Amino acid sequence: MPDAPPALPPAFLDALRAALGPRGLLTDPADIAPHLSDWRGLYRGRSPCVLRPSGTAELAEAVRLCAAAGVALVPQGGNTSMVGGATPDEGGAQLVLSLARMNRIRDLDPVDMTMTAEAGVVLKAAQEAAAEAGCLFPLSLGAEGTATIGGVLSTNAGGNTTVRYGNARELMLGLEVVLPDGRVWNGLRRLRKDNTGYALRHLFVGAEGTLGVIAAAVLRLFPRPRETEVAFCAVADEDAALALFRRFRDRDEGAVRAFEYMSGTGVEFALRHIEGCTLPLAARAGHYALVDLASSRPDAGLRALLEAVLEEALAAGEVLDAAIAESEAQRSALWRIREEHPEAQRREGASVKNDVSVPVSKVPEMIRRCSDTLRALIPGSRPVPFGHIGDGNIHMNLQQPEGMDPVAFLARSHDIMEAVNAVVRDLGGSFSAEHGVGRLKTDMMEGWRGGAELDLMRRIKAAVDPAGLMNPGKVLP
Ligand code: FAD
Ligand code: 2HG
Ligand code: ZN
Repeated sequence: MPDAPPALPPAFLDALRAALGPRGLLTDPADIAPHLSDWRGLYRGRSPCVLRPSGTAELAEAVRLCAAAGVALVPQGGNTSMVGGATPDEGGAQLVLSLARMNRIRDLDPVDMTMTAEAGVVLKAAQEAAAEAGCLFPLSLGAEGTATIGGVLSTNAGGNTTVRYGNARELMLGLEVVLPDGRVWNGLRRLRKDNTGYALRHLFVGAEGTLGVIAAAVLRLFPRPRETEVAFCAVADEDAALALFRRFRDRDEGAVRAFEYMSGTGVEFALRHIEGCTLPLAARAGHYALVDLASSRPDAGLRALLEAVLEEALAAGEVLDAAIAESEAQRSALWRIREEHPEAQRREGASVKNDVSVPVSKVPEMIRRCSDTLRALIPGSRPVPFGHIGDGNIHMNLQQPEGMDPVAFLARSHDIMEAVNAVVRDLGGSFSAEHGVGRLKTDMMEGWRGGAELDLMRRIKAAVDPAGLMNPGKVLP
C-alpha cells in the first residue's frame, strides 16, 4: 500500500466541498483507491481526493479553484485507458477529476442525427439511447460498458467500426470544454459545415486530457442497421485475411461494418479462459477473420453477398472454413471470441501490448516480421496479434513464455516494444494507433514525433495550459 499523500490545505478542501457538494468530493482512501490504478495494473498513483462534479458549472468551478491554487488535475472517465492516461502519478499532489456523475444525454435529434451527451455518459448508454430513437451511434469497443464519451473522445478511440465510420473524432461535431483556467468554451454546435477559423474542437479530441476537460459533446448519429450478417472464418494466413477483406471492400465497401483479424494463439486463449466461448468451426486454424456486414436497407441482400464472397475465397484457398451466424445470439457468440481477447490474455499471464498501425497493405508483413523478431528475442514467448486489420491497426501483443516469472517477462517490456517499433517504423507505421500515448509511451514521442512536430505540440500545450496543470506527465515527454 503506498503512503498517504500529502494533505491539502483545509481551506482549499472546504472550497472544493462547497463547490461540489458532499457527493462531489471523495476523501476516504477506500473510495479513492479504485481511481488510483489502471485497467492493466501497470500503475498505482496517489491522490488526496477525487473530484466528482455533477454538471458543467460545478466542473468549471472546481477547475478554477485548482488553477488558482496551482493544483494539477487528472481527468478520468471509465478508467479503461490502456496507457495509464487516467492515473495520477505517485507524488500524491495530483487530484483525480472523475466525470462519472456528468452522465446526462441532454438532447437527441433524429432529424439532425445528433446526440448531445455529457462526458460521463458510458459509451454503451449512448449506443442504447441512439437505438431507442431508431438511430445508431456506431463507435464500438470491448470496453464500451465502462468507457465514457469524454474518454473515447479524449483518446480519439477507434475500435471495431472505424473501418466504416471512422475514429471517435469523425463522430464528433461539437464540444463543450472547461479550459485549464476554469472558463467554459461552449462549442456545442451541431453543424455539418462550419469553417470559421481554427477547428478548436479537434484540438481537444485525442489530447488525453492535457489541454482541458471535455464536459459534453455533440455526436453524429447514423441510420440504424436493418440487415446484419456476421461470419467467423478460418483463413490460410495473414495475406489471406487481407485478401478476404479486399474482396468484401471491392464488392461493397459500404457494407463492411467491421473486419477483424485473430491469430490461432489468441483464439486458443479465448476458448481456454472465457466461459461459454466455443469454436464455431470443425477444426482449429492458425489464423481467423471476423466479418461483420450491416446495412440500413432492409433488402440489402447481405446474406447473398456474404455467401458469394466466402465461396470465391474458399475456391481461392484463402478461406478454409467459415461459420455464419443465424441469430442475434450467434452473432454475439462469434463477436465474443474476438472481444474477449484482452481479458483472455490477462488470464493467460503477463503480456506486453503493442497497439501499432501500418499501411493496410503492410499488415501481413508486419505481423510476420514482428512475430519472428519477438520469438527470437524471448524464446518460448507467444505472439498474439489481433485487431482491426481493415484499418491497418493490429495489437501486436506478446504473451510470456509458459512457466516464466511474469515479473521477469515484464522487465523486458521496453525491449519488446522497441523490437516491434523498429519493424513498424520501417514499414511507415505508428507506435500508437488508437490507445494514445498516456504515460506509457511518452518516451517514444521524441524519437517518433520530435523536431517541428513535437515543438508545435509543446507550444500548443504552453498556450492553452501555461501552468501545466492538465494531466501532467502524459503525452508530452
Ligand atoms: P479514461 O481511461 O478514463 O481516460 C482516458 C484518457 O482520456 C486519459 O488521458 C484521461 O485523462 C482522459 N479523459 C477522460 N475523460 C476526459 C474528459 N472528459 N476530458 C478530458 N480528458 C479526459 N480503445 C480503442 O481505441 N479501441 C478499442 O478497441 C479498445 N478496446 C478496449 C478494450 C478493453 C477491454 C479496454 C480495457 C480498453 C480498450 N480500449 C480501446 C482503450 C480505452 O477503452 C479507450 O481508450 C477509451 O477511449 C477510454 O475511455 P475511458 O472513459 O475509460 O477513459
Ligand atoms: C481491442 O481491440 C482493444 O480489443 C484492446 O483495443 C487491445 O488488449 C489489447 O491489446
Ligand atoms: Zn483495438
